[in-house]
Amino acid sequence: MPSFNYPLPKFSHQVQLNERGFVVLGNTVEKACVSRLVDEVERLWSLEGNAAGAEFKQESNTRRLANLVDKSSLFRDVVEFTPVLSLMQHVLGDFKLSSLNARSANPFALSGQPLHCDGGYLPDRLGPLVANAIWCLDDFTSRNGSLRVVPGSHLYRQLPEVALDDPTAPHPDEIIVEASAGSLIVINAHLWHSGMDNQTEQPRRALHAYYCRRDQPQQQFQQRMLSEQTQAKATSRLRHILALDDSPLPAENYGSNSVSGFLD
Ligand SMILES: O=C(O)CCC(=O)C(=O)O
Repeated sequence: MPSFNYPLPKFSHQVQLNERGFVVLGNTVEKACVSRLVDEVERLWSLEGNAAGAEFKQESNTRRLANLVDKSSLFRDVVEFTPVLSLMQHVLGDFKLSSLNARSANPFALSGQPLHCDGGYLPDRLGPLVANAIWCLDDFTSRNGSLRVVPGSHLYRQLPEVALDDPTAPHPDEIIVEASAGSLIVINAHLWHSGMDNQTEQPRRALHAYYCRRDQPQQQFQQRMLSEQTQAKATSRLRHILALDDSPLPAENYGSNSVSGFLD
């Protein structure tokens, strides 16, 4: 089994992830690539209709897609994007993909979520279990359903639904992350965060490239969810990222297609 090492991320990015629990890589993805990704998610939303997102979960006032690695080579490039892999290695050590999903906050919609940690997980004695790279396919603004985060909350070792009377309410320490299309927002996914209401007439679309520590179950068990054709085409580096040659963990082996948990 080959092992892969990715270049070290910038020191300032490491510090932001360690201390604040997130970092924004502004204008990182080329415009042409963002536009191809937008076309592809829109094509899939049209094709899948009411079933869109059902392999994992559907959410009111949003459109979601799941299991994207199986659906286009463009998405296989997304999960292999080296600047993200470097940051994942920094947060998680040895890691694998947990899932690749899309989420669009509908125009003029109550798409806001409660503050949460992805999967409802707290870190364990070895450290963080999960991290997420949010690919901004549209500008994230203060009004269109951007992401709110509570900086430093990845270190609280408490879930917001336990610590707060009302995790849907504004938090005194929250900030709204604004970023242009083509930016990546990378979070330690134990950070308290949530999508917000979209008060504009345009959708706010994003990809969630969600990774977990290698000893943790994938949210979407790639060995079961990817077609034989997709698996056959994967390079050895991609096979490693998707954990296609690992022995399944008990939760992956006996679970359903997806590990349940609160939001991704
Ligand atoms: O799409 C977003 O801005 C964040 C969504 C989120 O945190 C989730 O669905 O778990």
